[in-house]
Amino acid sequence: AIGGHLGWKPQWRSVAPKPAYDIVIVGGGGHGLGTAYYLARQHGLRNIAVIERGWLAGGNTARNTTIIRSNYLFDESSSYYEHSLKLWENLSQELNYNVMFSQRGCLMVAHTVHDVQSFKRHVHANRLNGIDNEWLTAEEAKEFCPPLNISPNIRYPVLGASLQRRAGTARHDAVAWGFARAASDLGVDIIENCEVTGIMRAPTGEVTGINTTRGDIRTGKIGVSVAGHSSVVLGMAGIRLPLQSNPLQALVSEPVKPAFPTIVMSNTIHAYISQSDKGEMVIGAGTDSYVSYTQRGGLHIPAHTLEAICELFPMFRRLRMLRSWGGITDNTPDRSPITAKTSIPGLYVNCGWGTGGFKATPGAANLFAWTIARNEPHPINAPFTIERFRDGVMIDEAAAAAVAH
Ligand code: FAD
Ligand code: PYC
Repeated sequence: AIGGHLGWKPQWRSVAPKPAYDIVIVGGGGHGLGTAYYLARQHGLRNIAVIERGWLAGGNTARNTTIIRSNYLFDESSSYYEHSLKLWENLSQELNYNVMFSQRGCLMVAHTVHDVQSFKRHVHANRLNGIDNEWLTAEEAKEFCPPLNISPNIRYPVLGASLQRRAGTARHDAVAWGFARAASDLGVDIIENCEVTGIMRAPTGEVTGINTTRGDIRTGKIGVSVAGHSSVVLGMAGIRLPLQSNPLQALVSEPVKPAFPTIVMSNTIHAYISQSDKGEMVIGAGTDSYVSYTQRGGLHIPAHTLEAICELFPMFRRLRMLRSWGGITDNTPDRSPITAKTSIPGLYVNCGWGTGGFKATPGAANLFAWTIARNEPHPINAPFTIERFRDGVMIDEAAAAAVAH
């Protein structure tokens, strides 16, 4: 079979780094690649490099459970995530690349009176902002997702659920590859196997370039989009970010025929599940509680999650798990991201997406590109600064993050 695949055209140009660029994006995940694409496509900038220390999109872009939704509580967040969701709705056409965006809906299951009150608050807030979200009784939730066990006799009975019908999943690799191909076609250099090891600055403070394992590169603008390693890279410029890096684990089952029509999330019992187009059940857990940069975690976390999944969906009890992995998430105290200028002229950061940034890939990339190109934030990302933690204007989305931290 491999012989038959010879002669395939590479989807992006593989280049050696040039000595200088107008803009360097650090991190070749979906966010970094998307940022380079929008800088070129919407802002007409061309002399751009994306620097990736490993292989393209081998970080959290490759490791996430691909849940996409915009049902966050506060106006600031829902407008950011909704901006992203609207971009997802046209992304395959925009990139001429099938990102397999499947709007199959997302049920967030309530098991306690507190869950019910909190989810209803989200439904009302979203609807006031023109974002679809609705409340379902337990029976209506079962009608929407027949495998759901709504017996009153289970440990955490289902009391109802919120449903965002426009939510869905996408093919993670395709998103990165689509952005990479489109950016490369617009002249962006994508440089893999090149680790950024330092940030160079002038005596007057502004950035002048980066040190990398493949030599120094001069530039006046650096956009950092490195997810779990944001503290490490910003630390190279002496900036301390309000972030903790924790592993988050996921796992997939053996593939089965289409059996599961939607996405179900339950924060109370620490589990979420959907079925991939390959047929695998894609399952995720809460974060491991210790800080770490190893892309794996403790076995007790997926074990606990699988107990919850088997109780909520008894038909999966005999399903065998195929593989599990972890990714490093960059968590802020208010579980909202930072997409902003830093205190250093020419240095910009997009981070703090923690357990929930895949859904934001096109939106964050689009707004980060705006921020870098114009040296000022777009009104949508203006509240998502580093200074909000100093000034006490947090955007507390711990409940909407819907993953136990
Ligand atoms: P990445 O894809 O991690 O890209 C950052 C890149 O920076 C990496 O490729 C890395 O190698 C590179 N890098 C780091 N340091 C350097 C350096 N010094 N020099 C050069 N390059 C460097 N979000 C959702 O919305 N829905 C979900 O269902 C969901 N599920 C998740 C499940 C798991 C198990 C995990 C781990 C995360 C999940 N997330 C989810 C979160 C989501 O994956 C991330 O927020 C998002 O993918 C981040 O994208 P990114 O492009 O910023 O990061
Ligand atoms: O942000 O929707 C989310 C999510 C689901 C699983 C991990 N993160």
